[in-house]
Amino acid sequence: MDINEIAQIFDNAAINTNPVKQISEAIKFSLDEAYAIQKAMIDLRLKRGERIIGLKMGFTSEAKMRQMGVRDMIWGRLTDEMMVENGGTVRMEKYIHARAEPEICFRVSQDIEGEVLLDDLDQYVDGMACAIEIIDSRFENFKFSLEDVVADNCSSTGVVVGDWITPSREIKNLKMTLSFDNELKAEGSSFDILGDPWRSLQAATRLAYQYGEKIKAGHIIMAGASTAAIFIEKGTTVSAEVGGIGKCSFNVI
Ligand code: OOG
Ligand code: MG
Repeated sequence: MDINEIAQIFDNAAINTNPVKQISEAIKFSLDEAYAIQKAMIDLRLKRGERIIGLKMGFTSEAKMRQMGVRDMIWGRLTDEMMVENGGTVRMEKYIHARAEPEICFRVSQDIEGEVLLDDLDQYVDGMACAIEIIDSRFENFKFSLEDVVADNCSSTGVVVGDWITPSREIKNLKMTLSFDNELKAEGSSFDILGDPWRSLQAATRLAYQYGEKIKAGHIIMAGASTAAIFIEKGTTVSAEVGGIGKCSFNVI
């Protein structure tokens, strides 16, 4: 199997908004190979001038695992090209079949060199915010195995981040909602993210270290969705709210 060839298939699928069949149906590959494909795909983006801005965690909640039929936590890389301004606008044509999900985002204050213990994490974080992740799997019908989705950079496509607030350790039980034109589409609790979203950040430090990826000052870490993701629709305003943290939104045209 040629890792670079597969990376190119995903990159083309994203650029041409043309989904591909599950790679794992045609060739078997390991989780480590899947992360190598992800890295090769991100390298193509970095060669075009994009820059890593942080990481995202995926399948940190039961709701997400159930929706997508997988059982393990995953992580992907975020680049500056994925940032959507809070209150900004995206064009539906940019996507294959995008979905949105409500999340919590952490901002890293100093470089992280290894795995950080849960209790020490606040030394490395200077902000937290309500966020929306836009996911747009490069696979037909969002159908993938764990290895497939990891290779596809965990469906990462867009990130909207609300205003930063001072981090709090007590975010275990916050209401998280996703609405389209103020109509409620999904509702969950921050408790659904590993019992405490800080645990997701802890896992990010462990996995980044394990795979040799550096988490740097200024990076953002998305903790993963607490609810199932919902297909976005043209002509709507998509908003998320996390009780006690804030809100954010974007418009789809
Ligand atoms: C994979 C991405 C999972 C999350 O927050 O759990 C994820 C997908 O559902 O396509 O971003
Ligand atoms: Mg997500």
